[in-house]
Amino acid sequence: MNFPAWTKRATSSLNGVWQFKFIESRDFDDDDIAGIEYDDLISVPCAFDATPAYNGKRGIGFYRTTFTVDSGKAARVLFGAVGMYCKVFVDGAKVGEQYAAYTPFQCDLPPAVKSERELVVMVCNRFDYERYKLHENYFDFYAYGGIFRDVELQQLPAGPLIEWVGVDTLDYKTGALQVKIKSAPGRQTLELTLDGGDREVFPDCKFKDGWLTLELRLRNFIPWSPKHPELHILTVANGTDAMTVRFGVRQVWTEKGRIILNGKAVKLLGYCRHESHPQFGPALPLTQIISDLQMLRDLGCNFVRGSHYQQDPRFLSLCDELGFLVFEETLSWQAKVKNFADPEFVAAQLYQAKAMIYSSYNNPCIILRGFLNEGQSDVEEARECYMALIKLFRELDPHRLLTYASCRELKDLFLEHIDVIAFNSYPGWYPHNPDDERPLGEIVPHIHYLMKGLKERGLDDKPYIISEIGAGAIYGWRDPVCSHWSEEYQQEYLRIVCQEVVDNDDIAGVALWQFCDIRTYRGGYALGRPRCFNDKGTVDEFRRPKLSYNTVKEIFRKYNQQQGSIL
Ligand code: ADA
Repeated sequence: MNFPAWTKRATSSLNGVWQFKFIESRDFDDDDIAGIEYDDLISVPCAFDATPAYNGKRGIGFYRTTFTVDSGKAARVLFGAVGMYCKVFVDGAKVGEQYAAYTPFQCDLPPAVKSERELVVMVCNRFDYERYKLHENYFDFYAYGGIFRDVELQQLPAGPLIEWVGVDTLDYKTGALQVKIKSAPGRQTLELTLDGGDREVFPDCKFKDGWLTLELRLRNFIPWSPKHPELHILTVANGTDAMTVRFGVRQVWTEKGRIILNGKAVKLLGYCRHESHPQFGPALPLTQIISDLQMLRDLGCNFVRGSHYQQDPRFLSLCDELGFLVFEETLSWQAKVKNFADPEFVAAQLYQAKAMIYSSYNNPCIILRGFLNEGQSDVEEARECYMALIKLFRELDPHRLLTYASCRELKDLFLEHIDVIAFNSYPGWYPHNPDDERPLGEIVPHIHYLMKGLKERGLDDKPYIISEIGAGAIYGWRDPVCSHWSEEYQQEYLRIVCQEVVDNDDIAGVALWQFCDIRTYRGGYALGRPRCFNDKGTVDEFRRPKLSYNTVKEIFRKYNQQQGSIL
């Protein structure tokens, strides 16, 4: 079963083969879809511009399929993610639109007499800042187009729907839980069932503005941790509808510069990972997601930073099951004053943050939430946007740690407001002194300089993680003089970084940049990106290990052994 699940709704997957038409020059404002002549087939999900026929093209892809709903019944179509932005039409009428590439959304369909319905999705992958604020063409990862993630159809029961259920651990020792439920305003009798057994009835519950909070206690459990990733399920039913979610019992907090999971300090050892593959773009097949996690486990990692957008729910589910700790963040890359001054940009950031929080609320693997990767956080103009996001995360997801990956290091203005300091730094790669032919000596002093600066600023009570650090290496490029871009240089680089991280008790973790090589921009921005790839992967884009693989593995695994494995 996939989670969440609505067991009283007739649900079917709309994944599969759809009709397709690509039109390069079509105006996105033109909603006249009746005359589209579909001349191709495409699979859903996929990134159309990662397929040979449409590789690298930018324009509009029209997707068409049909489905059936019982006559007179309301229905809902749930989209996992569509990039870069889209409009959705049912029987020729627009029922929704979305301008956030990695954010799930749903379209409600009013009941109709006819049962066979037509669904058309108009998907645009053209950069257009006026229309779409979240992805600009200088971002260091390719902006793909397509229906990237699953599409599901639900026939809705008549009566109040259970729209959302969120489970928080109040006490990981006793199993005390808080359950937040969203449904229709008014009074309802609810039945809550834990792990398919223990049932409790809550009569006459009042949903204030559609929201209700209840308390429950789980009796037989082991707290969720990387070593014991034990999961539980909760079903909330109200007679007409029922929603089942999966969760783990765990608490995370910080203490004296450490990240504490269920009372024990944990050091995060892992990678930043893009959902990316040359053949699939961001629409990875399950096999690929699993094999990435197998490699990360083989490398001795307990941590993944899902850079730089909301993650595929299948990936998060697997992390829950395998016991990975995750840093999940919203889509953004080096936002600037121009963006912060734009109310539509800020609104788009808040919109996707809210959606991310609700959709992965019950994944115990996520211990860190983030936003605005490498935003211009050293200028006052950024304050309003940063503070609005911080407020939103604090209100909606207070049981997780809050951070953002900053490249402004000690000049950053907002570090006081978050729980974990996360710096992206590349000493020894983007060298401070270009005259130095082998600037590996810069790495450790720079890390120490940052930590000293944090102490001087009174921030050393907050855990410090290195949220990015790394060096480019072109797969197969071996060089006896260990130059930049060689596998040897990356190997030495990561050896120094990993050794420092495991030896230094005051570093709470590292997310090495990055797990695999990824396709990035084309054109002029790519001059520092040989092959138009970001080559800092420890494995290449086809997951072939570079020399650094075994080096990282040796250091991480040795640390895990010394610690008696993870937790
Ligand atoms: C940044 C950014 C990454 C990547 C990296 C690099 O820190 O957050 O997305 O671009 O730099 O490779 O330089």
